Amino acid sequence: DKIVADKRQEVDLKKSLVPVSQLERSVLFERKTTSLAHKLRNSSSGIIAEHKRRSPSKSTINQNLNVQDVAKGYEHAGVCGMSVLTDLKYFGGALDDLILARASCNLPLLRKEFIIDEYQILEAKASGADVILLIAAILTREEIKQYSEFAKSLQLDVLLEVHNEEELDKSIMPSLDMLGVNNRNLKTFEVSLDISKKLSEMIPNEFVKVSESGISNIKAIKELRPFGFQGFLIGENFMKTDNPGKSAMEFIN
Ligand code: IGP
Repeated sequence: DKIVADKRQEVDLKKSLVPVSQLERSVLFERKTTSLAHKLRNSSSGIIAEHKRRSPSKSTINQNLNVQDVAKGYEHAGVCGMSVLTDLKYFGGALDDLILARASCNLPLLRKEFIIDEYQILEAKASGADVILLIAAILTREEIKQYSEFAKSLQLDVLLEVHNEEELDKSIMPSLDMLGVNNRNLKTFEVSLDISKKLSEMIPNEFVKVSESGISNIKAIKELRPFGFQGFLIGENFMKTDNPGKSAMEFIN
C-alpha cells in the first residue's frame, strides 16, 4: 500500500546518502543492547510507553514536548521500555528522536517504524535501539524470517505485530521474541481490546505477549493480564497530556 511505497522511496534515498559502512562505524553501533522481552517477563507493570507526535488517526497528539524530556519522564515513572516513532510522513517522527531518547535514558528502546529493508535495522542499531518492530501485514513470511534473524545477529529483540489470525499463523518462528497484537485496525482505525483477547490463546507461550494501541486506562490492563499479556504499548493516552511521564506513573502500581 501507500505507506510501504513511500517507505521504499525513502529508504532508497537514504541508502544513497548514508552508506552501510558509515552506520556500522557509529559509536552507538558498539553499544551493548538490553532485552525488552527479558524486562517484560520479569516486571510487574509491563508498560511500554511511546513517543508519538501525531498519527494518521489523530492529526495532532502533542507537538510541544521534546523527546528528551519525555524519555526522562518515562524512565522516572518506571516504565519497562520506550517506543519511539521514527516515521516522518505519517507520524511526525525522526531517527534523531531515537538518538535523543538514547542520550536521555537507559530504557530499552523500540524503533517504531515500517521496516521493509535490512538497512533500517542497521539504522536502528546505529541510533541506539534495542528492539525493532516487524509488521506482519506488510511482510511475507520469508521477509519476517530474514529481518528477524538479521536483527538477532545484531543483538536486537524483535517485536512482531499482528492484527488477525492469518497474520499470526504465517508469522510464528523462533527468531521472534515478542508477539504484539495491534488492537487498532490500520485500515479503519477502529480499536477493540477483543482482538488481543481473541488472538492471545493462539500465541505460543515461549513468546512474550504484548497488547498494542487503544489502551486508555488501568482497567484495560487489568482486563488483559488474565489473557497472558505481559506488555502494554501505550502512546496517545500518555502523549496527549502535558506530562507523559506523570501520566505513565499513574499506570504503575
Ligand atoms: C500506540 P496508542 O493507541 O496507545 O497511541 O497506540 C501504538 O500501539 C501505535 O502507535 C502503533 C503503531 C503501530 C504505530 C501500533 N502499531 C505500527 C505505527 C505503526
